[in-house]
Amino acid sequence: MNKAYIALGSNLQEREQFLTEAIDLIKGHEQINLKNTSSIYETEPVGYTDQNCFLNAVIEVDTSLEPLVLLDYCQQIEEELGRKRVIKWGPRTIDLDILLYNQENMKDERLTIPHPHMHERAFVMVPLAELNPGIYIPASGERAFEVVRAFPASELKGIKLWKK
Ligand code: PH2
Ligand code: MG
Ligand code: MG
Repeated sequence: MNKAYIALGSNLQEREQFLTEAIDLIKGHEQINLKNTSSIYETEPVGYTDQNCFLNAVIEVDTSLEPLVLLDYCQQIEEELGRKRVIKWGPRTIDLDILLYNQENMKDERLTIPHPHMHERAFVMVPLAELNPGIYIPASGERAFEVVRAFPASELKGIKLWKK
């Protein structure tokens, strides 16, 4: 069995419902076992800033799926929930990003694990540190709670607890 962490984000329409539906579809897969779900956070948009606030969360799963098959399933969920790829980093009904898969490193055209920017993004690191503060983040050389502690206050201010 493999352990993976997946980040979820939505900033269009019924944001919370998209997160819930995505989590239900994850749960519905025979070869994925949902172990834990972080709180939901409302977060200011990063990158392309002229868009709505996001709801973000992170889930922990056990799975017998290989990384690229897990990615296929995440993309299938994105499609099912009506995601349209219009602008890079732009508005989306649902985004599912694989963050970590065991402590493995892989670099493929379609997928880089660990997610190469995860340690720079408070909207990913805050919910991840809630689930597993001690988990080691390879690209930063630190544990999740240390990465969060090092974010400037101005960045953490953009991350608000939405719902436990
Ligand atoms: N996702 C992006 C770009 N910017 N900002 C926030 N707050 N949350 C996101 O999930 C997010 C973002 C691209 O995937
Ligand atoms: Mg993303
Ligand atoms: Mg994505």
